Amino acid sequence: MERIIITGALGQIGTELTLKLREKYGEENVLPTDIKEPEGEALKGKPFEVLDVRDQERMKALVSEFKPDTMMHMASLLSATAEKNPQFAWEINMGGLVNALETAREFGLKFFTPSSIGAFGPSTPKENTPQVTIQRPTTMYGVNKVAGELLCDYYHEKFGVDTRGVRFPGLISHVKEPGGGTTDYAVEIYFEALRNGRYTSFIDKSTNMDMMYMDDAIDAIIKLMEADPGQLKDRNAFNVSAMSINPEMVANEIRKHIPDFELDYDVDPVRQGIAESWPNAIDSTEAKRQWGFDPRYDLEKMTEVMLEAIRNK
Ligand code: AKB
Repeated sequence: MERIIITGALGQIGTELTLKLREKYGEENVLPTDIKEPEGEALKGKPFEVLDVRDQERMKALVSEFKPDTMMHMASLLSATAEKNPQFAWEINMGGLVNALETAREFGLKFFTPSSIGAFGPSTPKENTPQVTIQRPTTMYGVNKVAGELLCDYYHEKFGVDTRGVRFPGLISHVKEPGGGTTDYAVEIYFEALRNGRYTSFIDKSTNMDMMYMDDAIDAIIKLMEADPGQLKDRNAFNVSAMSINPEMVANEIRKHIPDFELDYDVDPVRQGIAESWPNAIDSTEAKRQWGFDPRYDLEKMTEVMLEAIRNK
């Protein structure tokens, strides 16, 4: 992996992925794209292209000009947004993925796209969810993710495209806030703890979901993409998680730094329903074994870093 094009580069993962890849491979070797121009100074004067992932012709034209060896396809609507407009989610999540895979096939690109814990459903084992198990999600996002995993495997088997992916849990970051996800409470809670000393959670107190700090997520993408293909028995997609947590656990950790922090609840039935359909804790053993997934942040360390970074903003 030396020259990379990224779709959805202004999203929660794409933003930090772009920064990390530029640092590692050089600014001139990374082309971030998104549906709109970036705001703010950070990306000014650096390579960037506007790309709607539904436009296969423009995607191919950009690849033909930039000549990357790898595509990271991050553009996607998250679970709660997808549930509000399922037809549009299909168009973006599946239409965009088909265009990206076709582009990767035509230009011989290595290919990464994230799946999610959303690819699991109520009939999946809730604890220690294995890598290979029942996947019958009940959300449009989940349907998109399962179909996406299968499609990526298909492109590998049928056309030899080097597709790789992980099932991300909720990702926690202070650089860019997420939008439209079920796990977003775990980011908002840190910002609100510092802004107002209190937070109202839309997810109920004892609902456990898998989470991971963004640095670990970005490291995982790079490690997986750099892994020798001979090491990979699975491809699309690997379970990865660093912790299984609920709102009370996060609040208790925040109180070690902000003792008066208050947490109450106004549970959103849609997002709560999605959360309850997902596993409580997935098993990342195969990612550890096959390509050395090794997250460094647990809840304690992540809370320290999040509060410090948000305070410094
Ligand atoms: C969401 O909540 O939709 C995402 C995810 C777990 O895929 N953060």
